[in-house]
Amino acid sequence: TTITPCSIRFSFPTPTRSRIKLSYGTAGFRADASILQSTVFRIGILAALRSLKTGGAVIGLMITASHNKVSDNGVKVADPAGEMLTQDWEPFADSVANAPDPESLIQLIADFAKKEDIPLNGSKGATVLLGRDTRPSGESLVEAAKQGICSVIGAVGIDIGVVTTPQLHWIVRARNKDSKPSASELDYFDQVSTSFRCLIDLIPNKSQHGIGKLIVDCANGVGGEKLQVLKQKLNWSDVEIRNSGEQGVLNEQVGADYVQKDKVAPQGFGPPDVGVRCASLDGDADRLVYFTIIPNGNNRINLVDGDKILSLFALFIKDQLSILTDYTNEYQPRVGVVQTAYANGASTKYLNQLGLHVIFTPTGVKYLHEKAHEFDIGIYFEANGHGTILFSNRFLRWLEDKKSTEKSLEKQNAAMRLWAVSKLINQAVGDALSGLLLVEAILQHMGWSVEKWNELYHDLPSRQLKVKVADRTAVVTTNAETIVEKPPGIQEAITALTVKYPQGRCFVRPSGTEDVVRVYAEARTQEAADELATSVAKLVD
Ligand code: 16G
Ligand code: ZN
Repeated sequence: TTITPCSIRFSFPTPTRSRIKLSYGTAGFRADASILQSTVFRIGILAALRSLKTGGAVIGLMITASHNKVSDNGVKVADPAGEMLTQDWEPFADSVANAPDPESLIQLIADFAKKEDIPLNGSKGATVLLGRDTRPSGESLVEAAKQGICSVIGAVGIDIGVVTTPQLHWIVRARNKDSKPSASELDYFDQVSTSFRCLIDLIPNKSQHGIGKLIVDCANGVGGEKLQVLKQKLNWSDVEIRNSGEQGVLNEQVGADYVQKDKVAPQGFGPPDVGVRCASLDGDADRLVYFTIIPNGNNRINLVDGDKILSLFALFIKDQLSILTDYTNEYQPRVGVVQTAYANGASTKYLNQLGLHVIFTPTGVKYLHEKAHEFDIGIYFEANGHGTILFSNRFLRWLEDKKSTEKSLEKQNAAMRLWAVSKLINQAVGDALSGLLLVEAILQHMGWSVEKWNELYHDLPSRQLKVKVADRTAVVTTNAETIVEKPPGIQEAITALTVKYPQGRCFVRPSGTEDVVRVYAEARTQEAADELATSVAKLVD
């Protein structure tokens, strides 16, 4: 099982492996950028192998650490449909990243290639598309990835430069799935802006006055320059782009993660912005939250989180579907909503009241995305603002037919709207930019202010804490992370504390991205939520 020198060729010296053990985790490898050179080189090899395994499909490799601090970086791989790398390959990713020396790395690859029947004889080509966020370490990490890719004979790496994570996933998907082998960022901007305009054109009674200005905090990341492109393309004067990276530091007191977790306004926002609709992207623009600033509130905000974006989307989709179908239709599209345990209990109650089917999965996009695929229309969001809407092929075919054969103009329009949503919203991963445009289109359609939207339901007060532990893997959960299985006795203790509080709910889970155990609690009052979280934190400490 040795590899012939013509299939893998290292341009020695290969970057030396760092001593820190890395794990692919929920969002690829992430660490201080200075130790990632060898990891990224090796994941370059993995991506090339993945392309070979999938019959030469284009595979994506993104260099980003999302909302982490600027000195961190990371790498993750996108599969042919633009989705996260298949979970079957994660253990291989772990062993590749942690192989102690080039010889054992070669051996690992050889064994894996044999097991997976990957044609390593150089007869097939492999393509990997490389993208990166604005981190200064990105450029040299892309080079490392290219070297990894090139050491697999017949594999090419195509560098598409600085893009948002969702753009890379979108382009990968378009090149494979939509048979557009030359799909680029320009096509992304075209499709997103065309479908947004279509939704706006379909708004009834457009004489309605606008919904006012929007200010977007871009986390000093890649989202700023990309939103600028959309703003120009759409001739959209009502949007102001802030924190686009000219001055501030990436993710430092800015961005969707900061705003959502700390529930405060980002840097650069203040009293003059009271009453204005504000939004926040994260560092690689795959998360989106909205907020308004509380007058005299000491920087505190009314947060409009992923759950509420989900609720807005679900409501709109349901409305359009009910225009299109009734119970006499033989085909009833199945709509499913996917949340995690972090979803505010009030949102789940609201979605249930809308008559929607709500399902829970563990935290991590890969789980939600997979679940959403089981429906004709699968809507998923994490409270942190990552989510999208997936449409089945069957549904899209049905819609296409409706668009052209429906006699009633009202129904035709509803079909066109849903069609436009399917083109606007990213089918590969959650995408802050396309999500933002969909929110804006729906608010305009409804003629709603952000306050009106926020009134859909009232969040239950909640508290999140993290507890540093020696070994987070000691905590094992089940039931979409709502129940602790190990260590024994913990769950009983959590339940005993939780029942003391009206509308109390609490869970703990090991983080997938940090060495901590996370605690989430909600209850009828903020004091109760705080108290519950604090007392449960003591249990795991
Ligand atoms: C990653 C995940 C996100 C999840 C978060 C949880 C992706 C692309 N991102 O950012 O979905 O909410 O991790 O982090 O999968 P935690 O495990 O540290 O709480
Ligand atoms: Zn992100």
